[in-house]
Formats: sequence, C-alpha cells, structure tokens
Amino acid sequence: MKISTTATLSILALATTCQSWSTPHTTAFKTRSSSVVSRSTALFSAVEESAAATYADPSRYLSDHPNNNVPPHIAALVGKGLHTKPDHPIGIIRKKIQEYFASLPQDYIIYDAEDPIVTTQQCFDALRINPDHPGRSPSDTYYISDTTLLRTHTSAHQSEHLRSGADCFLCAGDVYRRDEIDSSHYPAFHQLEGVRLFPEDEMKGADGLKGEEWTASPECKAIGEDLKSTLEGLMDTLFGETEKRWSEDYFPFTTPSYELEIMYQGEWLEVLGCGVVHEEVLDMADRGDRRGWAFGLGLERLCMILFEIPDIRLFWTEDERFHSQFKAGSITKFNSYSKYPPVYKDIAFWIPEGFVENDFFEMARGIAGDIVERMELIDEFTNPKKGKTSKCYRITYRSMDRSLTNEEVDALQDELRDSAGEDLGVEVR
Ligand code: FA5
Ligand code: MG
Repeated sequence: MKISTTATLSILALATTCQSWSTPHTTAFKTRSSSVVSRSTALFSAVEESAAATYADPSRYLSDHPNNNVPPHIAALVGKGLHTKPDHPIGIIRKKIQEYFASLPQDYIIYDAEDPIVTTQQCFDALRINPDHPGRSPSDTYYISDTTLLRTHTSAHQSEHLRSGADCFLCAGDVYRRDEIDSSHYPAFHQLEGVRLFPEDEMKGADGLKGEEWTASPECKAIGEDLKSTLEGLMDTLFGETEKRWSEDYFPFTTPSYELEIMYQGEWLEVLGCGVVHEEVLDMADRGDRRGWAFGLGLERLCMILFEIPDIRLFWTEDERFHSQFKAGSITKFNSYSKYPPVYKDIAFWIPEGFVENDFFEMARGIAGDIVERMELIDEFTNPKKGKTSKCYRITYRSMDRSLTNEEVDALQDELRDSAGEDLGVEVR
C-alpha cells in the first residue's frame, strides 16, 4: 500500500487498509472482577493501573515455545495502559466514548484491564473464525504458544463477558497485529468493543429462528437499526454533525455486518466494524436465549483525526513535547514539533519460496526500533530464466527526537542485510 508522508494523506490511508481482526487470551491471570467498573464510579481506577503494571512484564510474552513469534520490541510495548491514562489522547477519547454510552438508557459495564494474552479459543474459535482463516496465521498474529497469543482484536473478550452474564458492556484494550510499516500502521494499537443484548420480551417473535429466517425477521432488523443509530449518535458526539455512510462488511461472528465510514477532509474514512451477533456465538457463550449487536472501533484512528496527530508512533512516545499538549477532557489540535530529516536506504534481494513480507518488516523493527518510519516495495521483477523473483524495498529511517547520522543508519542497514540473508533465506543483491 502506498502512503503519502503528509498528515492528511496518511490519515486517509488508514481508511484504505484494514486487515480483519484476529486475537486470543490466557486464563493464567484473571482480572474480571477487578476490571469491572460501574458507570457511576471513576472512569480510571487504581486497579486498572495495577493490572497494566502486571502486564508490563516482557517475560510473560517471551517463551521458549517453538511457535513463539513475539519479538522483544513487541513484548516491551505491552502493559503501557495508554487507554487508561486520563491525559493521553487514547485515554481522552476512550473516556468521551464511555460518557456517551453512560448517557444512554442501558447500563454499560466497563472493562479495560483484561489480559492481552488470550487463547485461540477466545480470539478465534468462540467467534467462528476457522483454523484455516488467514488472520490466524503466524504471519499476521503474535503467538506465545500454539494456543495462546497477543489478542488481535478486543472481540476476543466478547464470549467471556457474555458468559459471565453481562448484557451491555464496553471493553477497551491494546491489540497486536503483524503488519506493514508506515505512519499509520503500528504493530500495536487500541480498540474499543461494545456489545448490547436486548431484553428477551422484545425478541419473543424471533424465538428459535436461525440463519436466513433470523436475519430476515423484524427483530433482527430492529437490532441492526438500533446499532446504526447508536453509533451514528456516537460519531455526532465526537465529530459534530458529520456525513457518514454504512457499507456491508463481513465478520464470521456477526451477521449482517457493517462498517461505518465518516467524511473527513473530503474522503471516506473507515472507523469501525460491527453487526448483529451471530446466534452461534451467543450459543457458544451459553447465551443462546438472547440476541444483540456488537461493534469494534479503532481508537488511534479516531485520535489521529480529532487531535490531528500525523504519525501513529507518536502515541507511544515518552517525549514531553507530546504529552504536555494534552489534558483530560479536552480535544485539542496537536502542534507538530520539529521533524528531523529522514535517511533513505534501499535493499534488494532474491526471495526464497514462502517469503513472508511481515517477517522482513518485523526484522527491521527488531533491529532499528521506532526509527523505521516506513518500508515500501519500490521494485519487483521475476527473472524468467532463473525463475526467481527480486524485491527492492526502500526504508525510511527517521527519529522523532534527534537527527540520525548516516553512519549509524548504515550500521543498522548492514545488520538488516546480514540477518535477512541468514534468517529469512533471501539472497541480498
Ligand atoms: C475488527 O477488529 C472486528 N473485531 C470489529 C468488530 C467487532 C466487528 C464486533 C463486529 C463486531 P477490523 O479489523 O476491521 O475489525 O478493525 C476494526 C477497527 O479497528 C477498524 O475499523 C479500524 O478503526 C481499526 N483498525 C484496524 N486495523 C488497524 C490498523 N492497522 N491501524 C489502526 N487502526 C486499525
Ligand atoms: Mg474493517
């Protein structure tokens, strides 16, 4: 995918690239009771802070298991709890969203301290995501063992909360996906999940209906209408009156499914996925007697627009020039501080069979960290005689807080060339 370096275009690019959800969860650390905060109590509690501290232990994510593909630089990101920080843009937005739901007639239970480690059962099976779904593959997902992983979406917590008896809830957290690298994609971001089950007496007419009979029923249509009007209300609250449009989407765990786009600076931007919860998902959570809707929205995406934050890496910075600009409760425009110059380096190689681009992107992040701003494929060709394919990538190195020297970037690039040759089996040209 091509992304411009300007703030506007990189935000728009967010709209065009969105792989689908993918996430699981471990049972070793249960926080359910401590993570429940009723809407009448503080939105950010000391309990949440301490859960985040427990998760901020990289050794939880780095195991000797042969299927563990979590690199140290990802393990170091977990447990930062940005969504529970009152003065962080992610925390500010989350609180605004919670306040909107608190203004509705239903009581939404707030969860935001669930363990980011989930099981394949929680992240996939409980959501009808089949074992052969590409979102489950290790090229897209960070596995800790073959049955535990870093959640790829907050939907991974739907079934446990439903099973515990929650009818209406919001669940926010950090999610992890192996992905490309640019100003709008970071391997960690935040989602906020919402679920509402409807009172049984409103759904009586659809008792026992399944499949198309269910989706054609007036009850299913009513749920879809409520879902849409609830989310349109949220967008109006956050953005003021905005132009929005609904499109059909597909998720194995909702049917029908939709995505919502909003008009932003002349372009459509996807902000969330949602739908009527699939009856089998409710059945598997022992809630087959109930019906309802669910949605999952991306918090960085909303923040980049509302606060005009041009680079997704900034959410993770510890630079005071960033943090001093934001205060709990207020949405203010971010003033970019000086941008240091980029250093560009190209690398070209013959790829072996089964080459996985994400492995290469991740290797670069592992070696050079956050100064890798962007990696783009600039040339590709196949030599018909050799039957081999060559790829050339341009890497943009840029620090957010200092000027890089050519020498230090050369050293990193050399290390990347060596590692790619040794560990990915590419033949550097
Ligand atoms: C999901 O993750 C589903 N779990 C959403 C859902 C929940 C559907 C409940 C139905 C019911 P998706 O992969 O499209 O879907 O991501 C949801 C949102 O997360 C996107 O609309 C976007 O706002 C955000 N998002 C996804 N990928 C990225 C990314 N790479 N960078 C920033 N935000 C992202
Ligand atoms: Mg989507």
